[in-house]
Amino acid sequence: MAATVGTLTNGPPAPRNCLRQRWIVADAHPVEAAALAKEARLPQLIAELLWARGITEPQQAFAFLNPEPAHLHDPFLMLGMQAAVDRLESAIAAREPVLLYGDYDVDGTTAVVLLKTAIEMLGGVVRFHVPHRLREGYGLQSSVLEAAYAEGARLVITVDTGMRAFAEAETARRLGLDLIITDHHLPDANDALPQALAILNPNQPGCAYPEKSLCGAAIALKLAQAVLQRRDPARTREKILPSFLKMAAIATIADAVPLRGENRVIATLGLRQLRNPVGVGLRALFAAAALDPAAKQLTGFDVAFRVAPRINAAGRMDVASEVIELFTTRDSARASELAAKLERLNRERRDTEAFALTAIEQRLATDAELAAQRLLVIEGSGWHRGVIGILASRVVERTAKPAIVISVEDGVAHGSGRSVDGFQLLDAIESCADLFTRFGGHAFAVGFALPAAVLPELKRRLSLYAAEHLAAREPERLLRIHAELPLDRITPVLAGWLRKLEPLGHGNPEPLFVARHVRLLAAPRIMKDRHLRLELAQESDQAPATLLTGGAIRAVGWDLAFRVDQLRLAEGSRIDLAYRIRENDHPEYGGLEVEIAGIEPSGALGHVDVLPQCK
Ligand SMILES: [Mn+2]
Repeated sequence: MAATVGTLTNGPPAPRNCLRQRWIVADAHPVEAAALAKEARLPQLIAELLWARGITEPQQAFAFLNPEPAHLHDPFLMLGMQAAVDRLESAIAAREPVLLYGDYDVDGTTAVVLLKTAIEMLGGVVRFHVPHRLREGYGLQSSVLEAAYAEGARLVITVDTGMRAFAEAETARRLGLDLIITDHHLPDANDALPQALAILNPNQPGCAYPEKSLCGAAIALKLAQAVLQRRDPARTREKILPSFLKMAAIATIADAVPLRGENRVIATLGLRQLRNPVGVGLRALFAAAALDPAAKQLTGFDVAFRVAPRINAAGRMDVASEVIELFTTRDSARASELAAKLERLNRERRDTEAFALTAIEQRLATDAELAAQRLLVIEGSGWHRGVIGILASRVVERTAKPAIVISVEDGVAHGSGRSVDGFQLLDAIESCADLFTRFGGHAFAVGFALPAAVLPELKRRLSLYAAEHLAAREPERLLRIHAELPLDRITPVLAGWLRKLEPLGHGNPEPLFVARHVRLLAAPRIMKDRHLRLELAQESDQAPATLLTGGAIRAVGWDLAFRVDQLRLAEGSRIDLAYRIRENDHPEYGGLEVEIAGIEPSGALGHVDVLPQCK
């Protein structure tokens, strides 16, 4: 009989773990990694993990593990930077109002904050516009350009948007408005560019800037850096840039660009600065989110899952422009008020999402025909359009199938889709291009709108497309395991080295390990009917665990309680374990422990066909 222990407070929200799993263990590079380990003075395991990230030279390893301001690239390497800086300087000198035009997400709003702060610091005059997600939608609007011109603006700078704004660029040209586009989105398929005074985008043809995957706010940062360093290079380097990196780091992490190269430098240095937030806006936001970066070091996960959703909530549920006010006000009462509003909007967003998700789960549980679809298309009326993208991600997490969630409102169907490894969702959508009034996206995420009356036809065609392009197989979750690590090799020193890989996230995943021949030292304990706690010891293939080497290690498995019955786990059972290393700061259970990602019977790894499934 499994015992139940008290509530654990530090668990992440667990996705359902009861899908089939496929474990893929990365190839080891013992010889190459050993050479790197020796030359760069690293533990072999760290060298293996770096090697797997494409870091094979000692200098690269050193730079990766020790990011510093000197690793930021010269902004003038970016095509168009000189022209952009010249024009912006003359606007500042003439105190001409500059219109900043952003996007409503974290990336767009923080980009506006960065440039607004920089221009005002230099004595310039700024107006800004962030479109309303529901009323205006994504992208540059000609009507806003016309209004800005009428109010005296002669220079518009877009941030995180504009790369395909051909018609709006034409409007600007006709009005006599100079347009500087700063954006990181890819140019259109023919590499055609809008007519503008300058375009800053490392992804445009002919741009030699070494880092191609900057987010929108990081490109805004480069423009700010360029114009500031022309005025006062020393002060920019020592004072201003470090402070600007905070906003750029939040956007870099939130916008899911790979945390490598210059992005890693921005994220690492920015997180460091965030430990000591001086601005009243950030302080108020952290307080509202119950984060205290002075007491506990802020991680990339804190930014991705606690800070960014609150900033995004504004654009999802209401008006994003208040985010800009939050981060630029000096009035702490006003900042607290705005942070409280973001908190309320984020709660609203979570409730809205939970409500729709329950409806979706019920439908999947009761509608066998729907649940059997290879590409899930699920529609509802009145689901908030700000959350359908998140809902689609949740459905993918739970089902491991590509999913599209559609909200029908006033006869118009708005859809958002997310995909899985190996299925190009945008291709599926493009095969129905004639049905949409609007669509776009990339391989793994799409958005579209169409008349609700056409929905049955869309579903029919997508189902045919899926039948042709998606194999009929049981959906499964891939566990990409980075390295073998027996449990008795987990030490505080190793944990310290692993911390040097942070910030973790896209492009720099948290290491997932496998340990084979692990023995349960006690009966499994089940918490809240769902979670699992194990006491484990590492055995070798030949010898039983002695407990003298390393001793017992605690393991927690979120949503993995169902494996106890499936595998008849009991004291003495031998298992293979996929896991991550955790530092638990619980007063009672503190210390290093492992978080289980998957359990298999010992020795079954590599030749099991029956993998975990829900009861
Ligand atoms: Mn962006």
